[in-house]
Amino acid sequence: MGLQLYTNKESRGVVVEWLLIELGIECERVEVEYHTSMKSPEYLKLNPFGKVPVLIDEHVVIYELAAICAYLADKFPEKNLAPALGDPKR
Ligand SMILES: N[C@@H](CCC(=O)N[C@@H](CS)C(=O)NCC(=O)O)C(=O)O
Repeated sequence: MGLQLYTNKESRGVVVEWLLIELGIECERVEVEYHTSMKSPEYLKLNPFGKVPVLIDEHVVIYELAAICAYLADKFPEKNLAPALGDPKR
């Protein structure tokens, strides 16, 4: 199973979509609606704040835009989007 992005087209989730394009990475996109599916019990298990975006990578669930961007940059170091872990520039 690959990456899954829970997002809404009118949200900051578009930043993750842009980053995925920059990385050239395939990701299943799951549209979540404000006020309804975003607040469902199933979705609140992914993000207890009931917000988008959420990225799922196998058993890893990440919410918070900055955390998702950092995670993706670290997952694909060959794309050089962030200094390596341990690099003082980081
Ligand atoms: N600090 C969070 C904020 C996420 C957030 O506020 N997302 C908005 C869309 S841009 C949202 O899902 N709002 C739904 C709500 O508050 O009910 C992040 O950076 O990911």
